[in-house]
Amino acid sequence: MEPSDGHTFLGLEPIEKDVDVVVLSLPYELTTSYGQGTSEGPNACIEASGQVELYDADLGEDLPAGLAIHTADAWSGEEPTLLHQLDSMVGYLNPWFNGDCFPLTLGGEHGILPPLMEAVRNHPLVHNDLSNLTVVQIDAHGDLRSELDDEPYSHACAAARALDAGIGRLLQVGIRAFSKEEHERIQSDERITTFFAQDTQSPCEGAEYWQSWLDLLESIEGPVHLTIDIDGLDGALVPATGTPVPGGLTFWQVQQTIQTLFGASKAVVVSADVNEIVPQEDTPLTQFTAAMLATKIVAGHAKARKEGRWNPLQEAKGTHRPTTTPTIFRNSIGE
Ligand SMILES: [Mn+2]
Repeated sequence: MEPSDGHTFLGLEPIEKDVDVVVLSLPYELTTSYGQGTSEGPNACIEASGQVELYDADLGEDLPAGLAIHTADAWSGEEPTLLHQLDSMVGYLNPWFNGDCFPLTLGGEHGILPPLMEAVRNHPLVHNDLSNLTVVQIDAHGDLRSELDDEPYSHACAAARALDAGIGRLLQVGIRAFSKEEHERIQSDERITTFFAQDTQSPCEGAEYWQSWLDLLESIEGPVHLTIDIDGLDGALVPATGTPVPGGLTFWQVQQTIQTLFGASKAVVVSADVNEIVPQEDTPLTQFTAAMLATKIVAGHAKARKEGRWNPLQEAKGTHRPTTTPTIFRNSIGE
């Protein structure tokens, strides 16, 4: 199979060796509650990325900026059950989380977060202990439900499952749709810090809240996973996503969040994902917005490398990346 139907991220020449950045695709859709089409999202985003301007003003040069960016074949999950699929995703991700390259994962619904946490667990900076990890979540929804429609691995529970897996901190922004149960968890779980859109987008005090968010990002220490549900952006920018919500973040706020996080002097962003991408039919706005954010993440990583805040922890291993499917999720319920 050709990588992503022949398209490569940013339309770059295919690179297979000594990979610095890998673009992974999880076209996973199982529990999306409202819209449909997230399984086509990663491919649409990669195709749209061919139209993104390669120059990044903050980086000061054109991408790939000397980095070898590899667009990996998409995960194809045809396992019989949800738990098998989650394990299969961990098996697909694992080989790229050794610390020798930077993995950017495109989704797929937000239910990809629990498998991502299992893969990040193996990163050398995380030391098999997720309490070392800070997760920064851009989202309209808290994703903190214990279950949705009896399904604990629903996309609506992604952040709750990450907390259950043992992450040290969860910093959320853009949040504007949440249940009473989620609101109570935000208030009771001291690992969670939530910046509500109602505050950051307020016409009066918004700028003050926004500055506090940026200050918090700058203060992060240690390994970080950045998870961007594109519905964190205002619905007008991503109308095709599963559940577009009005009153969200502006494009520039998300860009600034990425730039500030990658620029934080004591943080190391070890991986990132952009999820809930759905191809828009009448205009490529949704997938193009996702592609611009994905590009900004790569530019942020390139700048962090340039400024000495990211070093590959192991020698690049070439392209041989065997996948084996673990039984983490299946074992979790004793299946
Ligand atoms: Mn989400």
